[in-house]
Amino acid sequence: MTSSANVQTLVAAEPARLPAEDLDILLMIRHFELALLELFSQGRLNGTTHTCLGQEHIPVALYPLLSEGDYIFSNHRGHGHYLARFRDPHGLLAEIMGREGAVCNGVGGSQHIYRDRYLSTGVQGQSLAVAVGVALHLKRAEAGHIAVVHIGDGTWGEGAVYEALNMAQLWELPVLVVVENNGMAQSTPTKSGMAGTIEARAAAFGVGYHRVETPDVGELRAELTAVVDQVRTRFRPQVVEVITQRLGPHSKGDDSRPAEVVERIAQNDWYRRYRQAFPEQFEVADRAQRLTVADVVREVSARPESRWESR
Ligand SMILES: Cc1ncc(C[n+]2csc(CCOP(=O)(O)OP(=O)(O)O)c2C)c(N)n1
Repeated sequence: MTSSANVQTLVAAEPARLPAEDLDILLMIRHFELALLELFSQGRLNGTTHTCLGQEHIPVALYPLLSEGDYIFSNHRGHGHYLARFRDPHGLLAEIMGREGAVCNGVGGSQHIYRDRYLSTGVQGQSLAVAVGVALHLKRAEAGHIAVVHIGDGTWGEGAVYEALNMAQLWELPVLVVVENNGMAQSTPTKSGMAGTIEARAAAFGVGYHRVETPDVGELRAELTAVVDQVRTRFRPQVVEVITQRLGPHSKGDDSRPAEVVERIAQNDWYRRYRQAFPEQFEVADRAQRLTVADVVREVSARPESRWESR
């Protein structure tokens, strides 16, 4: 069991009212992730999954700043990234369940998705190296487009991250690294596994660094706007460390954190706080997204298995 002193928890400010579009996608992601955990507990899903419960606001804040020509490199905790980019819960659930209509014919599953300029990988650190290669192409042939990479704090334990940052800075490539620092790497608190800081690591390569500590979509988007612009127009790679919290287990039932820590995180969760702050707007939107996701689960579960036809 992890000691509670080692696990980061956040104290959030009062939430600000969100436009319907942002609230809807936040809630879609939340209900999608809860539905997955429920499906697992009923034995209706195989393999594994990592939900982004508690971290939904990050892609919701960032993606309106991106264009279709920008690449997104997601990681093992990527359902929110996919849903915020494509608003396609049917395709994603079909992929995870191996049903017809799956984004990658059901061979990628929860962690390995490829669609247009969106790729996810379960291999920690892999995506940053690939993103640097893609960003080199973008700079040479499609200037004005960027490569965004989502990694966790624990992924700074991978050497490929450092090799990639080195080249990104040396070649002045349009790479934005979004570090979703939830204070945990599987069952190890970051404080027990990382010497020094992410800021100092970025500085070692001369890469720009920003730290943001807000669960508020509008505030986070405002902070990210100038950073994205720097990457896009000035070819300056940037690291943004978003301090966040993982509400759920690492995967399904594997939570090593003390119950009081998880409870503290739940008390601070945006979902609970938003419900309290804006009950009328929340209840209508929440019910709509809950029903939408329930329909998706019903509809996709009834589909035949996806067939992989090699070409
Ligand atoms: C190269 C590699 N090593 C180990 C793993 C197993 N693994 C999956 S997630 C994870 C922890 C990741 O922590 P972090 O980067 O902080 O992301 P988080 O899970 O907190 O979102 C580990 C060790 C992996 N997927 N890839």
